[in-house]
Amino acid sequence: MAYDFHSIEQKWQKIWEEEGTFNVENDPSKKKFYCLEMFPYPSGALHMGHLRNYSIGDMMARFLWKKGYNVLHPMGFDAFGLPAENAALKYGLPPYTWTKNNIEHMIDQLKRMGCSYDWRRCVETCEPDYYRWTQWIFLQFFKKGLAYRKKAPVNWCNKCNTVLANEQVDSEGHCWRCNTKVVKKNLEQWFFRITDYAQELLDDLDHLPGWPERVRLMQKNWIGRSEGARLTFHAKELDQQIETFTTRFDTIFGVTFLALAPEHPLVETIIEKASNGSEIRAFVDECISQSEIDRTAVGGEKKGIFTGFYATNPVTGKEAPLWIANYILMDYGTGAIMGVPAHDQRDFEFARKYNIPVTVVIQPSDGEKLDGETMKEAFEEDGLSFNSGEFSGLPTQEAIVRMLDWGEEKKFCKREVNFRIRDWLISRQRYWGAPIPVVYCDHCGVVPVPEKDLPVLLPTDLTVKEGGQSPLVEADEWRNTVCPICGGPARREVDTMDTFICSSWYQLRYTDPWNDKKPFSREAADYWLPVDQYIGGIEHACMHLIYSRFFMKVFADLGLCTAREPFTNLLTQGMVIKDGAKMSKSIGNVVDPDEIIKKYGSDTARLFILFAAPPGNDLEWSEQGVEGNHRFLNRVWRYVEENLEGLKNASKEPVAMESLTQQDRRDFKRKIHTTIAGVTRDIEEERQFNTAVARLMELLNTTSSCKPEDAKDWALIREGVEALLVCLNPFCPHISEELWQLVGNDVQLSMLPWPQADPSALVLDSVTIVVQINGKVRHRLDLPAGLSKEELQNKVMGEEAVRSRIEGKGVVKIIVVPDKLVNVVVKG
Ligand code: ANZ
Ligand code: ZN
Repeated sequence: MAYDFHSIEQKWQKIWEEEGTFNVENDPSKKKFYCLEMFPYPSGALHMGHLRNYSIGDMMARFLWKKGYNVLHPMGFDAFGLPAENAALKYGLPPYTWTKNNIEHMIDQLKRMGCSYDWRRCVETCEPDYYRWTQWIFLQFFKKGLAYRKKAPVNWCNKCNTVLANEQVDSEGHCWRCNTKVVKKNLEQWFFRITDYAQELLDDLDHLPGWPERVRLMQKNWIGRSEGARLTFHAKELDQQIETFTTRFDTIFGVTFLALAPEHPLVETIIEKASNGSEIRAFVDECISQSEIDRTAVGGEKKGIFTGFYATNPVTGKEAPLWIANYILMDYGTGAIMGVPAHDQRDFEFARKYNIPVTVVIQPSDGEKLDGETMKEAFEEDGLSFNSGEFSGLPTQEAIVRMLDWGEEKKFCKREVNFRIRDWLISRQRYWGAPIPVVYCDHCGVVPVPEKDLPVLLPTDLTVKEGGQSPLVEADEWRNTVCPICGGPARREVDTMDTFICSSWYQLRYTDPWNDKKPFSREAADYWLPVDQYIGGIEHACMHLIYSRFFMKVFADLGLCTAREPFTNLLTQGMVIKDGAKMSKSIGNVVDPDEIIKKYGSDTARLFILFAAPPGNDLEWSEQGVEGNHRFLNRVWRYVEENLEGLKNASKEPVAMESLTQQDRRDFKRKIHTTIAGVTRDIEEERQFNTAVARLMELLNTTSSCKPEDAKDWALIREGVEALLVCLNPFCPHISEELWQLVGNDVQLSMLPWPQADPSALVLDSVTIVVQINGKVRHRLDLPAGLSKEELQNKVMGEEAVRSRIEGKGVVKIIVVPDKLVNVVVKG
């Protein structure tokens, strides 16, 4: 009998499916564990990144079943999105058909991986029974004033032919999906008011110790809270007040100019009144066409134009020239700044370019004094206030507080907090998404579709056309409707929702997927949420992982559930690398999971992935590594097969530690139980699945080197083999089940509790430690074997007899040889 992984894997997959082994009920009497992996976009086939994500998740879920939890481990598909439209063009298949075919194939692949999902709970976001509730959620947001329309300069991708949210533009200004440079367009769009939750989203990051520090920091920076002040400058000739936002009110005595964003509303008035109006107009048009990244980058070219007007510094009474500058953004703060070139690098670059004076108002607390005429860069650090009236000499942090108190009292300024995060732009000019459930009526304006009329069905029979315009725009039959308020003619919204909305709440739908009255019941949500373990890619740190946190908070405020955070523990898996680069189609270094599973079986594929690297690290793909893991499974198989008679006939009762006579038998028993303890710790506490596998490999070595002499030995070997199979089960569920059955068990291994290490087997024997003082043997102590160097040293130095001998003499050093000797070297 060879290790026939094909038929073994099929056999067990069939049994799990038929018996519904991993189906789970909402049963509040049981302690729950919600183990969730980010659901895939149904692109057609799983890639190695999926295989990794789902191998980790499945290992954890199976482990937690064994630990006695009621485990929710669901899977579904993030099924709306642009690739379906592109595929429709390429293959002439309607997006719906293409998507459904892909889902079918991917489910098949996931089943062949042996994943323990409750498939009854599978959700597909493109199905009306799902997006109906996505639309319902939109309506709740709308009712609460959290969904609104406004005209704004928005990110536009020419390739995807749609707008994008800020989160979906990368740090270099490219589209998250197709990497095209994003441009700005002034359009009327739908937004979700995520900024209402900015403070809570920030504060609650401190209560997520189960998240990687890196992700929390990325979100913190993305939310970008700034404490500062708003202060008003008066522009006499323009007869206007100019509001500015500054985080450094302590530099007010160093203001040498003011600058407005090119989009600032005052710019029109200035153009009218200025002598160089047309020149200003040309400058402003040029800036607006520039990308935000180019405009604001430190070191990027600062450009500006002087308006000819001045504004008065409310504190000093001095007149500051009023400029318009490309690096000032309209959608941050007030869109106007007080320029302090001595202490802000961008202002400094600007001032040097246009010969604007640089006035130092903070001096370094030590070292050379700064001179505005000669300094080479802005001094942005803390120091001592300088030439700042009564505040001169104060250290920066104190100056900030004292000057703000004073400024507020004198009504020069008002403290203000600003966030970098912007409201979430959620409308997309695309076909393959959930229709936004509103209609436009000439008479009543924007009218939400009544809940009872949901879902607003997305027609699935439209033809996607070259050139990018959504076919919904011309689908008159669909688009023309009646107004729910006045009954007059109305037109449907043709924009669809950002697919990140679909994925912001799927973790809730899994808890109650059959509900046709609500998106989910509060009981189901409160039993399962928050997700105990979430697993997915770091690329979602500032997209999906912010959006879904926002949704939970709104849901809690709407009374839909109690939890305000969706994911208690987050594991961001590393990338899969091959030949030094991330595996990707564009590089052409992909390995198809299907082929690996065909050639070696899914148990080998899973084992390799979990063994080759800790889950958070990048994983270097290596066919040799895969072969090595395959050989290991073959060895396990052969060992059991060759010793089947002995194993089958052996007693199933664990052998008691006390009854074991020889040292090597006691050592073997100890190996079994330290393996169990170690694997448990690796999985549960450290999430180091690779070392867990290494322990199992060692256990096989020890087991196979054990030569049985009597019946008791066979019982012990059986104990070793069974420990190996139970611990291997979450990693390689098929082969372990099969061998478990082979040695004569009739209960399924998947159903069996996780083993507990026998404490009596863990206690180490004692050894005699020689204690030397300056190399001379002075004592012999019986101490437990296996102490670490530090433990051993502490034990020896704690002995009264040793202490009295070295009293009053300085200890020079202590030499420790574990399990053998401690030599204390003393002076005199
Ligand atoms: C005077 C000043 C002096 C500033 C100084 C900084 C240093 P954060 O920390 O990111 O919130 N600023 C304000 N609004 C802006 C806008 N719309 N576009 C570009 N820059 C803007 O940054 C706040 C600082 O960025 C503000 O404080 C302002 O410059 C600038 F020594 O005011 B500061
Ligand atoms: Zn109407």
